[in-house]
Amino acid sequence: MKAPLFTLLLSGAAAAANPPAVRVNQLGFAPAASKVAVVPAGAAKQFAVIDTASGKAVLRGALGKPSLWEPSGETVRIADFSALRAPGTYRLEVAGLAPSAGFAIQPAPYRSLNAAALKAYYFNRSGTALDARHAGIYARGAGHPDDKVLVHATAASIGRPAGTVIAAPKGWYDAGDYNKYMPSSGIATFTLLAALEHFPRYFQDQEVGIPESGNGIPDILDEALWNLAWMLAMQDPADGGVYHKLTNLTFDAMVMPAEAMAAPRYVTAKSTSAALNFAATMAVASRVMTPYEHKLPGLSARMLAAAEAAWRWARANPSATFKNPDGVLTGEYGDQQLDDEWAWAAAELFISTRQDDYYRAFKPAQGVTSLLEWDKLDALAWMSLAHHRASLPAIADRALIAKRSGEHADNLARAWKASGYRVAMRAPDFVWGSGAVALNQSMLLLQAYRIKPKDDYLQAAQSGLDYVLGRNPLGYSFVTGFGQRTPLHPHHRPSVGDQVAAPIPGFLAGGPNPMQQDKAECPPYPSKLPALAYLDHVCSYASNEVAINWNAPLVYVTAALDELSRQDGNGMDQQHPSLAALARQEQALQFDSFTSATALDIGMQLVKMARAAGKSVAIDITRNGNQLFYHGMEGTTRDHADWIRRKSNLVNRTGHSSFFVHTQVRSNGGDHDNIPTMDTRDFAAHGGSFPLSVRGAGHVGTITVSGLPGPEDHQLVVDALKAYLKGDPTL
Ligand code: G3I
Ligand code: 9MR
Repeated sequence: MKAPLFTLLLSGAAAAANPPAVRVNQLGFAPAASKVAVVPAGAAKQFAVIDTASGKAVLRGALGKPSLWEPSGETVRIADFSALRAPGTYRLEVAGLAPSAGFAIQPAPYRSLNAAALKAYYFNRSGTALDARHAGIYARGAGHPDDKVLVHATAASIGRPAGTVIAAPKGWYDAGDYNKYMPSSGIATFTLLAALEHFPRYFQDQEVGIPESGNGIPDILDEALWNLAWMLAMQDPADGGVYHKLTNLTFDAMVMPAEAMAAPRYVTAKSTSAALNFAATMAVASRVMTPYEHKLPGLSARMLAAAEAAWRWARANPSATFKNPDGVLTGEYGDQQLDDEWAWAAAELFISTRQDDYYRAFKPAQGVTSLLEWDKLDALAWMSLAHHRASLPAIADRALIAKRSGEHADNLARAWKASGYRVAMRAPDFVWGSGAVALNQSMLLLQAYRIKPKDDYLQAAQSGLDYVLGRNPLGYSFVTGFGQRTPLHPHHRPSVGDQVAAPIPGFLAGGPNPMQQDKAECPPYPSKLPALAYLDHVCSYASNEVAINWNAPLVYVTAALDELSRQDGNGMDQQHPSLAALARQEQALQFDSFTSATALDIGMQLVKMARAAGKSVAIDITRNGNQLFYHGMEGTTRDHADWIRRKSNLVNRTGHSSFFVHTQVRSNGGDHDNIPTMDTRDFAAHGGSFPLSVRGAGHVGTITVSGLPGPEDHQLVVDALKAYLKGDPTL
């Protein structure tokens, strides 16, 4: 970006002085989403939504009661236009005020935003040139190959004394600066992997135009692998310890990467937080990689081994908290309180290794802190446990896991409901990187929604994204290039140093931060109020920088909202087929006869389908108490056999598929993990066991799969039976 300094100063000030009166998500909404705008409280009591194509009002409504929003000190009213569902482009009007930005109602409204938010990682790659084919006008030369990095005196070991040269190439630049830090790398990479793990379908065919696109691995995983390669190189193979950061001694000037390579680069001391971040992230990566084993043989196992080695190092070095050594002035990420890092790493290792000791180390009795930031990570542990709860070993307290994610979401939803802006953000949430706080809140709400589909959770999650995309007192969409009024001058060296006026798109700017830690280097902020303390100025690293750990929840939340708003509902962890549809499956998928050979055919059919999908499951087919088929695919354990036992017990007791019972209990508001009449030691109301019914003879046994989330286990059985019976294709 090239612009004289006075233009930058003016634009920052002018933009802050004139926020739009009607504040709304400037991109838009899915047809069924909740849709809210905020207007300053004044004389008007009505609003109208105008179809921009026809110029006609398509919806009129009453504004809500005036309400004070503490973070901005404004009194505002809500315009709720959720009733409008017809796809189109619109604006919102209130008498006496300028109209809102235009926005769209359409299915999957965040697809291109999601792709750009992911592509932002490519633009921040270290050690590679970005060619015009992939980077367009933002093509640039390579920077920081990091193939010759010095071991700093604080990182010296017997095998690697100070000054030893090691290679730690690839990885992403952390933010607006060119250093690479383990704490932010871990959480950023994790969040991308979690998006893929939770919403695989969304990313399956997504191509965002990176060099690896089309290689048979989803782009989001290819991008994560770019950073994982760097992370792996940051582990000392001699002891499993992980260097805290790879850095210059001081920050580079605001120039392009290729112009910033004179300064020597170091790896600094190993730290406990780096080891735990690394362990958690590698444990997740190892399981997300499993389906791509054939593409990158051995990588998944290597990652898990690396995760366990880092964990062992942390156990042996529990108090190696990080402080910037003398002479090192770059980002510190110096967390002193590591309970949450321990919990997160233990939980991820438990999920990936299925070893009970990790669950014990997780200390499930601990509660959840309210904020999710780079130094407060325990919410991630609960999030991952919740996603995997259906297939966790028996030691895991599934009811507690569901409860915790609900408690956290209830707090956020309460704040959301009480807020004048109808957002969960409260004054203390406006810290350095406040936009990411809002999106992390949405991510946790969405996870809770997948466990218990309460509308409030979904609406509050939508509101977090609305906040970031324009429903805020500054009227900014804080993502570069997306929305009517977006940051033009982020503290991002490539965006500053290139010859292009517009900043690189798809980056979330940090957002309002009343601490103003950069005020000595900036023109005055327009306000000290939490939600107004923002400067769209390159000087403002405390309110207008970008960062890899802030973009990640943007990727997660846009994918999740797009997926969860699909009409078929398949984005849900618990898919929501109606009970009627599930009953119809049971009617249609019956046999005229069922022999031992039939069991073998169906069992093999299931194996084939699981293999094709890159999934590892255990399969059981039992008729009249006689096990006719059992196969545990590579990676399954005795634990899967126990799930099969408990799920098929449920089918034999009720005569219905275990997913039917699961859905029935939940649709009555009950907890499927606590059915009063069923001992959870012997009965599991999770999808995956299907009644084996022979016409004329009735229910004679079960066909059961275990290894995936319940709805997917169930679907696999149904698909295999459909394929075998060639029955009603509409099932
Ligand atoms: O720990 C206190 C907490 O007790 C207190 O309640 C809270 C009040 O705001 O402040 C907390 O400390 C803050 C800390 O982050 C933890 O959130 C500090 O005030 C705040 O200055 C600190 O900011 C961090 C900043 O680096 C400076 O260290 C940001 O979170 C962090 O995102 C940012 O990261 C930088 C890297 O260092 C360098 N690369 C760019 C990156 C993004 O700006
Ligand atoms: O550019 C740096 C940014 O990435 C960091 O988040 C920030 C805080 O550590 O520091 C920025 O660098 C500034 C430095 O701290 C003070 N002098 C000016 C630097 C760049 O404007």
